[in-house]
Amino acid sequence: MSMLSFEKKYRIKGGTLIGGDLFDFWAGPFYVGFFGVAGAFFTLLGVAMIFFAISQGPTWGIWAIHIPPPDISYGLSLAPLQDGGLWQLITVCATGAFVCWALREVEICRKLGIGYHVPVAFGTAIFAYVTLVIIRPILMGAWGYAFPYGIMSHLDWVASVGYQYVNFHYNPAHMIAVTFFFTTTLALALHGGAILSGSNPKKGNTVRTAEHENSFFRDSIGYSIGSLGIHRLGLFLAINAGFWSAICIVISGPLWDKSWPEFWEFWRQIPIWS
Ligand code: 07D
Ligand code: 07D
Ligand code: U10
Repeated sequence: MSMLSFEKKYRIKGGTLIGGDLFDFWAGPFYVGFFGVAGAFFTLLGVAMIFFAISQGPTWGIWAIHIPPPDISYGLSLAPLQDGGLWQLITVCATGAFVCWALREVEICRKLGIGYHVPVAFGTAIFAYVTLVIIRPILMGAWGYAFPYGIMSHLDWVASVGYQYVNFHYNPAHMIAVTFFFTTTLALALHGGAILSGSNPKKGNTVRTAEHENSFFRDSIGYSIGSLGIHRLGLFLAINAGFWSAICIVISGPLWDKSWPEFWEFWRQIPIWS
């Protein structure tokens, strides 16, 4: 554990966002902090409510768990616990826990004196989740438009919402998001491959430098983005994947309530084609 001497130097008080020294300590490998405790509170409460909801339902079968949001008829009001109210409380806890986790990441960054790139990236995932369960339901006027909490049942929701718009693949923001997801894995595969090929040589061979990595891409595609650049690109691609996902679902309903294939009619109607 050679990291430990380094960690000792940086494990000092300060850099917190709120609360001063309150909970400004470590428990084993984990930094605790105000947001660690607040996050633990939301997590424990949220998980307890998931278990309570399951205990009221027909099954403990892990795949069949289904905690749905309130019926559309409840609109944006609070529903009775058994009628979607538990889903509402779980959503509050989940959002609280995710936001606390991001803020705890921010405090760790501040302690280390590094940038906020990681919490910003996680923020995009939170944004996608909040778009699904809060922003879009509010724009559409009912919590019932959010997805249910259940391993298989949330897949049913994705399929059923997809088919409500006939063919979700025609959603232009979905296209952009999917392309960013695919490009992210391409970039990670190229980068992981390039690093391993140079810095983890066969026995007897020497470790190669960044210049070898640059040369590989210059020789093969005529340009190398460089060793810092590939990490900037990776972050950019991944953040955009999450961001355009949020966009693709928030425009489905609030902005466009017809089928997505119909959206492209505008293209066929451009006079230039006729
Ligand atoms: C590998 C990091 C580890 C995280 C893991 C997830 C729980 C849930 C809760 C039983 C990459 C831990 C899971 C804590 C248990 C209860 C009540 C991250 C890694 C291993 N989904 N989804 C999965 C979530 C949505 C979709 C798997 C969460 C949207 C499709 C897992 C959310 C839409 C498929 C899961 C969420 C959607 C999945 C693997 C929140 C659009 C699959 C996830 C909070 C985004 C795949 C059975 C994974 C699968 C899958 C969790 C939201 C679509 C159960 C927590 C509504 C199409 N989702 N999902 O590896 O096998 O992520 O499903 O927003 O095919 Mg999902
Ligand atoms: C929401 C997860 C947030 C997670 C958080 C953290 C814990 C802690 C603890 C492990 C956003 C959770 C952490 C719980 C765990 C421990 C210790 C991530 C979220 C905050 N689609 N589609 C997408 C593709 C089709 C449809 C996004 C592909 C069909 C709908 C992505 C295909 C129809 C929605 C995507 C395809 C359809 C989507 C998902 C192919 C169905 C959405 C990624 C090849 C018939 C969703 C914001 C995402 C969306 C979404 C990809 C097909 C419908 C771009 C590749 C045609 C209704 N689809 N899709 O959003 O945009 O991640 O959500 O066919 O709502 Mg799609
Ligand atoms: C990267 C990299 C790089 C590296 C890397 C990595 C990216 C440059 C140098 C990292 C990558 C990897 C390691 C690869 C693998 C990773 C993935 C595939 C991503 C997915 C990851 C997972 C699936 C693992 C998930 C695990 C998690 C999230 C940890 C779980 C831990 C907890 C839940 C504890 C969290 C701690 C908290 C909240 C604060 C401290 C709390 C505790 C210690 C618990 C005790 C609680 C308290 C002390 C507080 C008291 C609580 C109170 C008062 C509340 C009470 C409330 C009640 C209701 C009772 O680029 O190269 O290498 O490695």
